[in-house]
Amino acid sequence: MRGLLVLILLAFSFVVYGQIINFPDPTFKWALVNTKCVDTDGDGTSDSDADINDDGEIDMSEAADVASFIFEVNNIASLDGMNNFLNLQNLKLHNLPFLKKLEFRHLKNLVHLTCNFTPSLKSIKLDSLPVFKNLHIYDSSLDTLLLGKLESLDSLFIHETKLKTISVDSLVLTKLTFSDNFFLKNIQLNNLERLESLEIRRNRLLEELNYSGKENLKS
Ligand SMILES: [Ca+2]
Ligand SMILES: [Ca+2]
Repeated sequence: MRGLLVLILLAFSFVVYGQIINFPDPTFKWALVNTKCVDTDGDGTSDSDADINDDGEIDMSEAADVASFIFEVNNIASLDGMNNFLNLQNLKLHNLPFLKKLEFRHLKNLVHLTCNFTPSLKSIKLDSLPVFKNLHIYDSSLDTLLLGKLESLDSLFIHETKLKTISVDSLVLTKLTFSDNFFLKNIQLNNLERLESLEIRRNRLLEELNYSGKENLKS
């Protein structure tokens, strides 16, 4: 009986690993299959596509091989399907004018997310990312930022968004920057016992800032 169970489990894991991932946005899939978007040696430049066996599809085993993605100057509108890249550590998005939202959860290895020049990006929702440390947003239309269970969040950089309120509640955060968010009226920073650096600049409409945490910050 136990042998049969092992066989069934082995067969199931083979099926899971051979499974082809569905990407609703054909531009995203095209980028994964045909463009250099994977940084295989971690030097900050992309050097390979994600379709290792060149069958025009991305399966779960190919997804498991990716640690770093860089997407630059691309018409991708949706990154739906990204939650299948379970070993992804770094994701850098640069100049994606049509990207509208990001929703990542249960990416247990994701550490860094950078979004530079994503002018249509309105919503970012991050939840249950146990080792996620660093969120960097520069120039977007962001008006919704939901930070769920991010127990390791260390650094937040938010520049030129349309956020009206920001609420951050994290015991481990050490660095926070909010600059040039021209719609920002309200900032709530709670339980920031380890915060070392807080930079709040040129948020012209800012009316309310509540902070609880360590005194004598660098700024
Ligand atoms: Ca590289
Ligand atoms: Ca493939």
